[in-house]
Amino acid sequence: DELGRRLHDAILEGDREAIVPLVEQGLAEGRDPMDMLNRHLIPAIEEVGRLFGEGIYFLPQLMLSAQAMKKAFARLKPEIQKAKVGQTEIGTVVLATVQGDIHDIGKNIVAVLLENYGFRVVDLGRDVKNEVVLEEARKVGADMVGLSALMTTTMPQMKRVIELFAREGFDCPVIVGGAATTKAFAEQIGARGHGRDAQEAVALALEVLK
Ligand code: B1M
Repeated sequence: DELGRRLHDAILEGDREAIVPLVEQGLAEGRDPMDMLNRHLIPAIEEVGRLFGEGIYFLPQLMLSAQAMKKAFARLKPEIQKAKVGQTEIGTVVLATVQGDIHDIGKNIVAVLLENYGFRVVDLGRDVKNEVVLEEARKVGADMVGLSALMTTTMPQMKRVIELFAREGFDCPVIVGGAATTKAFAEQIGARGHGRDAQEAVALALEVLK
C-alpha cells in the first residue's frame, strides 16, 4: 500500500526528516508497530544492505539509512512496549552484539520483545568483549545469554563466547541471531538455538527457560 511504500522509500533513501512523520501517520491509522517494522522497515534496510553489497550504495548512504531506521524504531519502541503481555519475571537474559560488531538495530528489537514477554533484559550493548559477556552474565545471574552478530567476520566470536563459558565453568544456555547466522551455524557452535527474527528469539527464550 501507499504508506508502506513511503516507509520503505524513506529508509531506502535515508530520509531522516520524512521517516518519523510517516511512522506517526501509520500509528494514527492504527497500524501495528511490529507489522510496520516487519513488513516495511526491515525489508527496506535489508535492501539497503543488498545495494551496499553490490557496490551501488556507499557507506554514507548506508549510514543515513541506518539513522533513519534508528529514528523509526525510537518512535515505535514505546508503542511496542504498550503491548506488554508478560507480568511475572520469567528470567534474566543478557544480550550483546559480539566483539568487533557495531550492528545493534536487530538486537534492540529483540530486547524490547523479550521485555514485553516478561523477561528481565540486561543489554550490554554492541561490540562487547567476550570476557565482558561472561563477567556480566555471571554478575547478574543470567538464565540465558543472547548474542547477535551481523557479519561473517564477527560470527566466530559467538563460538568463542561459548568456549569461554565452558572453560570458565559457567553453565548458561546461549542463543544466537543476526542476519549472518543460521540454525546450522548455531548447532555447529553448540548454541542452544537460533532466532531468525525477534519473534523467534522470544519463542526460543520461552522454551529454554520454561
Ligand atoms: Co553494516 N553490514 N557494516 N552497517 N549493515 C551488513 C551486516 C552487511 C551484510 C551489508 C552488506 O555488505 N551487504 C555487511 C556485512 C558483510 C559480512 O558479513 N562480511 C556490512 C558491513 C560490511 C559493514 C561495515 C564493515 C561497512 C564499512 O564500514 N565498510 C561496517 C561494520 C562496522 C562494525 O561493525 N565493525 C558497517 C556499518 C553499518 C552501519 C553503522 C552503517 C549500520 C548499522 C547501524 C546500527 O546497527 N547501529 C549498518 C547496517 C544498517 C547494515 C545492514 C544494511 C542492515 C542491518 C540491520 O539493521 N538490519 C546490513 C545488511 C543486512 O543485514 N542485510 C549490513 C535490520 C535488523 C532488524 O535485522 O540485525 O538481522 P537484524 O536482526 C533481526 C534478526 O536477524 C534477528 O531479529 C532481528 C529482527 O527481526 N536477530 C536476532 C538479531 N539479533 C538476534 C539475536 C537473537 C535472535 C534473533 O538471539 C540473541
